[in-house]
Amino acid sequence: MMDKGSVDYSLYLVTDSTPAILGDKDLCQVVEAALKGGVTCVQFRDKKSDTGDLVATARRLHAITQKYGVPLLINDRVDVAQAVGCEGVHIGQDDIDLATARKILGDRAIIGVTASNINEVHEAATGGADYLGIGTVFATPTKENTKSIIGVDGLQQLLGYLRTSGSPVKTVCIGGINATNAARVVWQSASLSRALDGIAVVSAIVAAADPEAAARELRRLVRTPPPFA
Ligand code: TZP
Ligand code: MG
Repeated sequence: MMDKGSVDYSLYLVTDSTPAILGDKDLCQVVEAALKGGVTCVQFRDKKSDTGDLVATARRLHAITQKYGVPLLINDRVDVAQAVGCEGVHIGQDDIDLATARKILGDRAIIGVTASNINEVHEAATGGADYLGIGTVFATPTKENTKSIIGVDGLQQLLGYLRTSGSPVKTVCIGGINATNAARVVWQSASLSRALDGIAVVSAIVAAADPEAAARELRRLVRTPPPFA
């Protein structure tokens, strides 16, 4: 088991297996390419497959992420994470509750929670989440029906709340983050409210013609301070 205290959230890949995003590429090949490019954390997100297929694909992905020393988290499904023995889960507001997930998976598991408003941030941060996925920052075709587009201002507000409350919870932002806005979002947060620990992306890597190059560029952008810093 990986020590979750040392996890790097700076470039967090969320997978998508739908043809609109993955195209005709192979998911495992995309994930391995992204890891070569510098992805530091992987979430397997697949809303369509049945449990058997989810476990089979997650096992293949885990064999790959382990080679790179990067955690694999499963979207929504504590049972799949348990079956695979991977590093943890990511849960939304409509999924299993945080306390129950923690009870099942134990303290060494990584549990991330989606949060879009102060109440959700507060509950997850005080309830023992390891990190928050804050968003949806920008409207995105990847996830339709997102209940809340919070924008950069909303993101800053939630990060500001965490700074004031002194919470140690890690944070990544999600929703429409790509190579044209990543640096601005990351460095604005660092100067205005509280530094993000990373960015989470789906299409910016999974839909890219060259996922390795896309990951490498995003990694460079989140690491390089702007000229005014
Ligand atoms: N949660 C909030 S937005 C989103 C998820 C899973 C999808 C983000 O996809 P993209 O392609 O990075 O905008
Ligand atoms: Mg969910």
